[in-house]
Amino acid sequence: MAGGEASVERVKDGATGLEKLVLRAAHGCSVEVYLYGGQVIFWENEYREQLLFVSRKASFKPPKAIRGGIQICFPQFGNHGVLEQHGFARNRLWSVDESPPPFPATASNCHIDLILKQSPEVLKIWPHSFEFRLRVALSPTGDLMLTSRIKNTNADGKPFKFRLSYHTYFLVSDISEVRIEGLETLDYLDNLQSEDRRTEQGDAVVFESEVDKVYLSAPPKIVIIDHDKKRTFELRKEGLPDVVLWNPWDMKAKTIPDFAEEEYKRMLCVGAANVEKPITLRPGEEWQGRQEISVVPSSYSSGQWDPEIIHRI
Ligand code: TA6
Repeated sequence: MAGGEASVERVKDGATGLEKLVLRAAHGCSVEVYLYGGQVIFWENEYREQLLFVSRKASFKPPKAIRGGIQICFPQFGNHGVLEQHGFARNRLWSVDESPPPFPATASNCHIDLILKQSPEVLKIWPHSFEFRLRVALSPTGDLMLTSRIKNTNADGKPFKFRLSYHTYFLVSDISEVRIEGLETLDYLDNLQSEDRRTEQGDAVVFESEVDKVYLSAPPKIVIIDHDKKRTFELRKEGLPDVVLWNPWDMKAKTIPDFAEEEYKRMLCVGAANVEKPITLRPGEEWQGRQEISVVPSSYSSGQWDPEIIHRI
């Protein structure tokens, strides 16, 4: 277990040829963020264990979005609207934000600021000027924090609406042994039932088949329990009411070219989002939203929670 200094390094990835930022926290946890898509691709704990799923068939060639890590879906979620599925931010080149506006103090001294702005090509498909600032930070204990600040810089007085999702591919040991707590009794939109609005009946969300849902007005904290790995991911969110949930299961997995058939067993997409209601920004206005993930050892077994975890929900 390292005890060194936190560091941030900009390198070209040998395998993909893409530029990335490598963040290392004092205790050995690390994160890799690609400028392509502003996408976190690797998040490792102090034991060098990978915490995020990346498909072994993922393409790292633009304009294909990289299948794994944390995709930034903006300004659209899904394929509602004129833009490509999940918007354009996940397959555009971001830059390092050399002069980010001051940031509220956080526990992290290990962070990088990225920025995405309109380009002539993007203006053709989405006629708005904007600044999307993304701070990726690692806390000293390895929590991964993504904070977005989106500003409308239109000079023509026009407002714009957007949806955002941190489409996070968690690496799990066995999907059928995973449960999510915190979504009970919530309403959700079921994308497998033409977005029918339904209510979660279960006392936890478990996985036995394809799931493609958007939970509405979810609480600020949910937990994803990987029973086999005795690992719990705690996801906290601010400014984003909804939570998206996706696992293609076996049949759909066969139809996804950049996804290997059996990989559905080892991944689960969960992410903070605003899907039901778009956010509107008038010129000069800025919005901020955030998703934080931490890993807590879990000793969930046979329906009994570790009291240590319960009080955190
Ligand atoms: O998270 C929900 C979803 O919209 C699913 O419907 C599924 O399409 C998934 O995202 C992956 O989308 P992608 O465009 O990355 O293949």
